[in-house]
Amino acid sequence: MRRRHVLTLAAVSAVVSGCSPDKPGASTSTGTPARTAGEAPTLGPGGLAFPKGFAWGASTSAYQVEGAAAEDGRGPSVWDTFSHQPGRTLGGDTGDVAADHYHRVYEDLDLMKDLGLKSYRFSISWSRVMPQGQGALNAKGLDFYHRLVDGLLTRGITPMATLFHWDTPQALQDKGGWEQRDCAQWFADYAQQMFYSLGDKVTTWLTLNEPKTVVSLGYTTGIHAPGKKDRRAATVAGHHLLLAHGLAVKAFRGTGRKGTIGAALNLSPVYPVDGSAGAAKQAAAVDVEENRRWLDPVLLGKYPDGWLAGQPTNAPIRTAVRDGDPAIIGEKADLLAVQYYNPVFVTAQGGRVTKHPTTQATWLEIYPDGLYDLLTRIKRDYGDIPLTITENGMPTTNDIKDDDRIAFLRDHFTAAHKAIQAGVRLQGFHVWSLLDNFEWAEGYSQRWGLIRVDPETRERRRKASAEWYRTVIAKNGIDPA
Ligand code: IFM
Repeated sequence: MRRRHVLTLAAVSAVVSGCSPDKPGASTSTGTPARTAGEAPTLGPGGLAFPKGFAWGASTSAYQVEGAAAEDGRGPSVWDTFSHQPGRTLGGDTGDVAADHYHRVYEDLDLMKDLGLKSYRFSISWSRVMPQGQGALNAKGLDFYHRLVDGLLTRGITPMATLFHWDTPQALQDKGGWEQRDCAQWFADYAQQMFYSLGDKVTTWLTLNEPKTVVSLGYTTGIHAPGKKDRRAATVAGHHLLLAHGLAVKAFRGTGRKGTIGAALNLSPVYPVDGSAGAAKQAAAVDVEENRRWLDPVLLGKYPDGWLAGQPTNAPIRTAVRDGDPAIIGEKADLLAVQYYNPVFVTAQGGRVTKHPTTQATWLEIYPDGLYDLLTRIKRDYGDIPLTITENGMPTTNDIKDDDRIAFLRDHFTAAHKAIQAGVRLQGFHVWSLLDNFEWAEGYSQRWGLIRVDPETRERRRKASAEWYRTVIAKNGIDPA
């Protein structure tokens, strides 16, 4: 049974409306009790202190928040195409407007500053900066990211840019997308342009977000863009995504830009549901698909033993993986971005069962200990690479008074703290998500934000979790519940 937390919500969420000019210090009203400058709040007895400089952050992605889908020369992505097809998303929702972040960027920057964020992880819309996916850059699109990054730096927030969060330019999808080997090079060329364009200000780069999700939902079940249901194509697309990661890391080194780069992988600790040998064997097989198939190439430069040989004899993946590819994928990264939501429990028959409470997103089984297990396992099996958590959070139907999200975050921060105590080099924790946003096939029905975004007016309003998170950041730690 999960521990329930009693919460004292001191601050009442404030409504924040309108755009503020980008003047440092022109923050919107907060409702925060004033503190004397320089006075650091302290943790109470039994509190958990995080290391100095710990990068408390929040995450978003371009298609989920930006909107302005057809403005300033942006080209369409597969998600524009897909979400406009009848029946693809709940209620026919699209990202046309999303959280309108494109137009409200300064308001959002002020909200981030007010939270005290140390780091903000966003993604660049490939087709906004390069409408055809290749060739000419769109200056107006690029300007948006300059405004965003400048606004972050002005506010003392470190930008962390993801180069691909699922929004493949439609022009490239028309040429075969990730099923084409060329797509890996197209991505690396785009990445190189971003390193040259923004790399004097952005020093932390993430190549791909959750390639596993692209493969499983975009190419296997087809419930995400581009909506394919083809296992053979899915495996090939997965390889080309990984190749794209490796080529982008190489391109980064080639530019001579200073900074760090790595991939953002969604990983799930896998457990046998009981002590039987059958369950242990099945769990090991599931672990390969959930974790090792992504971690081994990126961190060890090889697919797990037997993974390729275990593919059907005539499967196209067998020829898609060429000599030298694993070494390219394994190009030394500087960090690994970990996205943790749920564990997987496996039966002796290879089935999956849920053992803990879930959330509105029924796949999200709440198991904070899984985060500890995952982080310590990465250190044990892959070495001491710096880690940062780039996604963790939950949706809830509780609107402003989202006490369940606070309990969720508290438990996961506690697990992260335990991992740090165990020697894991965890450098930051980015909550998913800063804003309520477009949750892909679920449209706007699931609200994952610390900040409420009104579905009609897009007015922002801080939730209780935002107020709570601000205190965590200010104290660089968590007080006991
Ligand atoms: O909203 C998504 C995000 O785009 C990728 N990781 C999981 C989140 C919640 O489903």
